[in-house]
Amino acid sequence: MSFNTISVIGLGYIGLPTAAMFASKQKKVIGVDVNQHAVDIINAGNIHIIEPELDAMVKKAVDGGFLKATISPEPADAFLIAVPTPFLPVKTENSIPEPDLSYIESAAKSVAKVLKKGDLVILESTSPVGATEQMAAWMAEERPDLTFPQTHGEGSGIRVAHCPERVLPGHVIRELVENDRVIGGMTDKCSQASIELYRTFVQGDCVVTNARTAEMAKLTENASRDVSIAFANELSIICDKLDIDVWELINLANLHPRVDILHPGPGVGGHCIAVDPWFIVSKTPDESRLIHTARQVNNRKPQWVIDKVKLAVAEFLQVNPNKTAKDLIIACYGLAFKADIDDLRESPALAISVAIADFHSGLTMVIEPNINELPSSLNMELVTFDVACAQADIAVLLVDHQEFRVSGAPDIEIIIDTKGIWR
Ligand code: SAJ
Repeated sequence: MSFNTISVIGLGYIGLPTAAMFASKQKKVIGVDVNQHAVDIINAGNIHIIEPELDAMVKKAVDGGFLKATISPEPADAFLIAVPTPFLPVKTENSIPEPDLSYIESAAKSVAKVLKKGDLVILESTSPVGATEQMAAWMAEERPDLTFPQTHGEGSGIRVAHCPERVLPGHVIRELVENDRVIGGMTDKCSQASIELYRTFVQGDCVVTNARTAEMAKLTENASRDVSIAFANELSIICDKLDIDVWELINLANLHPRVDILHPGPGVGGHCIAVDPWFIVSKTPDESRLIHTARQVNNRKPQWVIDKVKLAVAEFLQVNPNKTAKDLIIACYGLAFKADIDDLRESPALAISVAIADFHSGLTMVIEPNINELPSSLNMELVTFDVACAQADIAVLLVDHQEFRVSGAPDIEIIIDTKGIWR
């Protein structure tokens, strides 16, 4: 089986690098996205997202005629679907979020229109268990003239698989090539076809399983990390109460050859670890008690940090009775969702800074070395490290950026260090 033309549906953080990777191997790639603006940017040889090395790759691919973007699918030999799988809005704060598969549904139905016998369709989006079968059912509904694995098994004309992406933002280009790949075909032939496709650029192992296990494998990886971080975050709250330095404690416990505790922080952010466990919890709420609790522990950590800052303000005013809250400057160090990136989406550091600026009547400064300006909606002042150190009364360390590690703790009386780098 040969894949001469490959189509990638959804040109975001995963789809665009994947499309560029196939194009770099001289495959003809058709990228599809509903966002006309993104399509225009890509066709001009530029990119609309931030990822190291991707800009040069896309430029080369477009200039060489290997990659083009469009808003509706065209015939191809393989289709990779990398569209968002968000959650529906929750009814109350305590309700379990339910996944919204509408992007997969519309991608599947639009791809179905151009399918021909022998084509391969791979779902790459992180999805709840059963989504690949559902996607195949949507395509079959649209194309009764074709045969699909759920009804025709190995004899089906269309091959369908789930091969989840597992790359780390900021290292996508390297990890796409080097990471092992989970290949979850709906039949063995579907898996074999998928391996052949990924072998175009994947150097890691391609490990075969079925679609449901592949879906669960991806969710398990991120839920496992979430549970481990929740353990560290819970420890940090316990230690604070017991007057124990949690960082020293974790270092000591990790000396044990079979203990490896992760790092506490201000909460868990990003679009994966803080999200994917809900796919498991929403499907099996009664069975997912630990995973659910871990989500709650991590979700509540930002509020715990905000309460700490409120307490620090009250203490400061008690010690300095001649001052009011209006005179007091709070500096928040870091806004990104993790160290050494500029991504503010789903960032606990951002949520905490916004909450501080909301309750605090004085000035709230933020220091974020990876961005040049703040989103206009934020009622805060972006300042340099030196300005904050010279003027602030309370320092709140929220992200362990390299710059903050190197600079060391500022000479400020009250420091709330959520990452333990200024102890
Ligand atoms: N965090 C902690 N303590 C830690 C480690 C992380 O508080 O010890 C926090 C970070 O500060 C951040 C959040 O967790 O707010 C998530 O960061 P991360 O580096 O753990 O993960 P992501 O979201 O950038 O990428 C993850 C990766 N998954 C795993 O490591 C299992 C990546 O390989 C996946 O491809 C990605 O999710 C994804 O797309 O699902």
